[in-house]
Amino acid sequence: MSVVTVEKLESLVPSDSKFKVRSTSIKKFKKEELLETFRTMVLSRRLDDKMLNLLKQGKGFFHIGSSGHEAVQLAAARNLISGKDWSLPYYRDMAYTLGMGLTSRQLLSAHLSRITDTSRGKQMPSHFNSREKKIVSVSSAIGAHLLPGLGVAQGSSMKGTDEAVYISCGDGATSEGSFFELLNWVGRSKAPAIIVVQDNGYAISVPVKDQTSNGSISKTAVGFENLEIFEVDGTDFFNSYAAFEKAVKRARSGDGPSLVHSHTIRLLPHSSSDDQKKYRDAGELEKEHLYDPIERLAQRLISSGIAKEEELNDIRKEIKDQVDEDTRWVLEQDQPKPEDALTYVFSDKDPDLEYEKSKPAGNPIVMVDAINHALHEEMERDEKVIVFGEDVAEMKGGVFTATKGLTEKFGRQRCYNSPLAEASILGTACGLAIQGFRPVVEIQFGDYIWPGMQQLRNQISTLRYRSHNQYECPMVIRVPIGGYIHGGLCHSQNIESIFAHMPGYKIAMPSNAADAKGLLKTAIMLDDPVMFLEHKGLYRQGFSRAPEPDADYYLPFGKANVVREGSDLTIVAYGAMVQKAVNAAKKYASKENVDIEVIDLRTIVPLDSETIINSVKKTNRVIVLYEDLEFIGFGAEIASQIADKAFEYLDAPVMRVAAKYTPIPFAAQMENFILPSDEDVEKAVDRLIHY
Ligand SMILES: Cc1ncc(C[n+]2csc(CCOP(=O)(O)OP(=O)(O)O)c2C)c(N)n1
Ligand SMILES: [Mg+2]
Repeated sequence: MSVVTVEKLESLVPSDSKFKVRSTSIKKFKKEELLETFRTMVLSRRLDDKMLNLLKQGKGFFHIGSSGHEAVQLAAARNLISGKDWSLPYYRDMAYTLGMGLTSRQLLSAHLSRITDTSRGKQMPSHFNSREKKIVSVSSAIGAHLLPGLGVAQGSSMKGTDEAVYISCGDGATSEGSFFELLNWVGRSKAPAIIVVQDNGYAISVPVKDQTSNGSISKTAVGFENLEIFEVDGTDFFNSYAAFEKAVKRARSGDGPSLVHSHTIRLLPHSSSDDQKKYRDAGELEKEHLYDPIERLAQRLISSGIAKEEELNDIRKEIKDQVDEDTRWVLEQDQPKPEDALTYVFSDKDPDLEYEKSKPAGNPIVMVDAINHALHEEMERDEKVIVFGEDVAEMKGGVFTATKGLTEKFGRQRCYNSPLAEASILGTACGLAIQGFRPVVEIQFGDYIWPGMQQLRNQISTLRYRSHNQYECPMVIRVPIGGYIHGGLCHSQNIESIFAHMPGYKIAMPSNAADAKGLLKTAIMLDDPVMFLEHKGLYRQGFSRAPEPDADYYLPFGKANVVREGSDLTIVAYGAMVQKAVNAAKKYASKENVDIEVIDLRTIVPLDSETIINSVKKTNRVIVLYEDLEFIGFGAEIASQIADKAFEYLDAPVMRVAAKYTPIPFAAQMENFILPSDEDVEKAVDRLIHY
């Protein structure tokens, strides 16, 4: 390959950059350190080549390479401490993760989906994952790890450690909203984060100039509080090293975060599914090869008299043999069993709790106070429990007062306001959970959970599964939901069906104060993320008041409550609908001597199907009553299970009473018309008993 001598190469950093860094002198390094760095770069490159070969042979399915990014990645790894510092890398970080101690056998195991893969074949290759090395399992979703990275960094400083947190992404990823949410919060909290943008000029085919304001993320990032910016030539190990030296020092001494904007090259197409000749011309590709970071380092080593060409060639040969040998070894390893696909959607351990130790017998309280008391008690019990969200702190204590008094009692470290950004709330909670905290976050209204969807879907719910149980995300997401409060389209939504559809969440939806307290206390003890859905209309409702349970009262998830036994008809309900079921039961008991059984599910996931089916077998008639849209609502699942498992016992069709297929309108008469009413339930009961 034709390589221009290093000295003559123009830096990839624009000449007018205000964030340039003077390169670390080669003299600062021991020969062994430099050869080790060279060796790891060559290993990473060789793995790219090998994986592409395996793919051609039909043994692998996908590859996304690091070729061209090796110098900046190794410069970062050489400044961080494996097993101490945290890493939230992205898929192009192979050289980095090798530098932090992952082995070529592990990476090849991921490429070939063997049981020796740290995610046991659940993830695509290059979705790095290691608890031991504190490398947090990569999600494919661009930018989804940035806010969890912030949470991990906040956790490091909250614990009083001097850990640094590496958070990396490509240039395209900087257009994601989460990148700017990260910049907004990271400096305010002075989190020890090192944000590394590996700017290879392209996001698949889209060039930076079409992607980024100013054509430069470092120019754009100016103005964020406490953020130090470095702009480096990422193909030059010594220039990149200098930035990380400074950034790591800042992180360890509590001075705050850094942004390392590193100009790199992408020597391969975006992935094995891409052909870059379609959008890059031959001249451009040829020029990039001049900057090959491995050749640049080799030249420096030779020209400064540190190593001879033969020595470097010996290393290349050794690495080739090692990769061949490791490939043979990995090909001999077993593939995961089909049933392994079912493992670790949830934790396989239950918390050590004695459920329903006492009957609720304290002073009657309303539901929002029961929730508030549960938070007070659990924060007292475990100092790892922290609460944050919008307006939750200080004197306000949340727009519904569920968090009142928490900052006063436990301090600003444990109950604080977040920026008005749901992805930030959820993403940092994920990072804090990774750090061992037990975040209980509030999303102000269910209707505003959607900005956090990326976190919810691609980060939080799948963390345990995709890391094959190396990471977990125990957190509680408290969400006020539901209608009947004249809240219009965006203060009334029901959201349980959406999240029940995402493997990984446990979901509670209490109908009264005592259950809310018992379920919330359990939710905080669970090792999985919990959606805790609180009906706003029940917060201060008379019929939801209940005697307060004791501080040691925990209710199990997955166990429905038979609120009222009956023999003629079953109504399955949850949340605010339980009262409507009870109203109907009372009315028909006196009116027509019809004996209605009412089941309150308490939790949606896990679902107590057994109690439902047993009840239907007894009563032979069933109404599934839920507030959300009838069409593809959660009740549709229940109705279907009944049809599957109790068909022979039914004397009438399975009926659903639920909302009409519209958003929720504001005007009272329209809202009442589309949401389920007592009359709707009565009509259904009439139809079933006379069927
Ligand atoms: C949220 C999201 N949108 C789209 C994609 C598909 N996708 C995968 S990689 C990629 C380009 C990323 O480019 P960049 O951030 O510059 O990183 P690079 O691959 O160049 O290192 C895209 C669009 C994705 N994985 N996630
Ligand atoms: Mg890119």
